[in-house]
Amino acid sequence: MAVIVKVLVEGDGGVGKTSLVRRYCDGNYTDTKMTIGVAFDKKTLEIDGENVTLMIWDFGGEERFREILPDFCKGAHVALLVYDVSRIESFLNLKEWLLLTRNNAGDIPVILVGSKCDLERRVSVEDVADFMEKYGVAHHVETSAKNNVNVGAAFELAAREAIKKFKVAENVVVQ
Ligand code: G3D
Ligand code: MG
Repeated sequence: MAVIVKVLVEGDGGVGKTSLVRRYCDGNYTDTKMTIGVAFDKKTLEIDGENVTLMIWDFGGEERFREILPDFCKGAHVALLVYDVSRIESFLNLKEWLLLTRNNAGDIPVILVGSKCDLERRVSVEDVADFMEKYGVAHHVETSAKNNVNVGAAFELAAREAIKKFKVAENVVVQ
């Protein structure tokens, strides 16, 4: 049976969402252009002997794309909320991305992703811990698309959390 997981990749423009998805899906780190609206990709991985297809929706972070995003949240099973560890503003704005997710996709698992961990961290780990406690976010992963750190791990964690939640909740295959 096919297991299909819809994954949202959200966060401000420039935090490295598209680079993360490209690194994961193609294995490359190349020049990215600003994402216009939403980009889509998919990748199949094996989890506990089962093939799982991730349908990955990479959101354009610019303010002017915001009004189309609620529709794209519908039916999602898990969200990666991405901030840039070197840019505090991108971390502060995660509240809005979380709200967008909760309002339109419901209480799906959320993974916090601190991207560009090859750069100097300016967002304090205490602030990240506070955010997670306040908003009930259970997971935080630091990644670098540039140096290929934890990229696969972040998506695999997302897949596992989605499968755990939706299989347990509904006793059915995620699709
Ligand atoms: P977005 O999709 O969230 O808007 P992009 O972000 O993936 O388009 O990346 C925005 C910029 O961040 C790009 O640089 C990209 O090269 C850089 N970037 C992405 N991931 C990493 C990373 O892991 N480490 C570092 N150091 N930089 C990263 P430009 O210069 O093209 O704007
Ligand atoms: Mg992008």
